[in-house]
Amino acid sequence: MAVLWSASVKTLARHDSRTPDVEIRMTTRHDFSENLMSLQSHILLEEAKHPRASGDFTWIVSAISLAAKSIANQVRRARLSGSIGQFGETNVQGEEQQKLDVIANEAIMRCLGTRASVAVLASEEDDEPTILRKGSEGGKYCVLFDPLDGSSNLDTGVGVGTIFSILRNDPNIPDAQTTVCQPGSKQVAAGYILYGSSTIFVLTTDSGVALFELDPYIGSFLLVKDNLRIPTANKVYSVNEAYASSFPQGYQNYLAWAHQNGYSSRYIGSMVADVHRILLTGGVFMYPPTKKNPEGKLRYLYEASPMAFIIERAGGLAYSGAIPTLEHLPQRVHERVPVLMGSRDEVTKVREFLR
Ligand code: AHM
Ligand code: MG
Repeated sequence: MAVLWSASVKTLARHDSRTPDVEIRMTTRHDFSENLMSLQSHILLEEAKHPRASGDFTWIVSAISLAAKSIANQVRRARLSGSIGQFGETNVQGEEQQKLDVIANEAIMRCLGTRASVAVLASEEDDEPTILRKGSEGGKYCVLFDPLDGSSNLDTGVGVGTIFSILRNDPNIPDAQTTVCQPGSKQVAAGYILYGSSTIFVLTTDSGVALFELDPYIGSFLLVKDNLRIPTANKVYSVNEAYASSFPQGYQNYLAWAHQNGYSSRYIGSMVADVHRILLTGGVFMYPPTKKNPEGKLRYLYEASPMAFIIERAGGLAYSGAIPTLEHLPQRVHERVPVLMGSRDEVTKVREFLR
């Protein structure tokens, strides 16, 4: 139902030395076409479309949003609270952990750990997935996440993010590694939170992609855009071009072609921030194989797969090598894949050079 806020007319007295007591009449009129909608209400409405839904999924997303608010708060105050810098340990993938990687991981673990329907949690920061409860004990879902993607950028204050993927737990598979190794097409939901100039929550379920922004004054994520669609084309590519000489020849040829054809380049080095811009304004994001990372750098289960799910649900395309990212069947929790995703026409163009 549309809400029309009545016109409010204020009369203010402005004191000015040259023209004392000038009266300014300010008229503000807000014509909202929709009520304010919180993330919580949005999910509850979605759930109501499924008469047999138990509410478990709503609890999980609300736990993620609670963790996101806590992480957003820590990221904003990181320098003041002394949490910038390395933690002093490396994760299972040999990467230096930042203090905030550990804090963010802890926040998500603590928020999701108490949710009765979560069977398995798998994080970029943990060697192995954590089994919380079996299928027979009510464990219906696996939640996979990168708690703080792009964290090596934290000391410069650029946008970083949390990425998550929700999969069904197969109660017949006792081992957690195998349970979570599902192709992206099986995701129940996926999303990311961007801690940038504002805190943005992008969620995709079976009914499209929705974008929420955190209103820090009321502590709620509010719906900004429902059914988000990625533009079909935009002459922008996002890639770490410094590695171009070690990309497979097809990518090098594409970049040479793009240079000649009016393309612009944007690269932050935080996947969430880079893909978010592509989602809103169009273009193509790539992390190709390199000599250093022949399989690509980005991890399938909690980076490539959820981001591909969002991009595809918004009408874009995502490939890992020759196959759609969502069709890839991972063999290991921390498996890496090449990433190519974005606007339909731009991804198609890159693929012409890769054949
Ligand atoms: P992280 O999860 O350890 O932060 O690494 C992933 C990040 C992505 O956000 C980003 O796309 C990529 O690493 C940047 O890598 P590079 O610095 O090689 O361009
Ligand atoms: Mg990451």
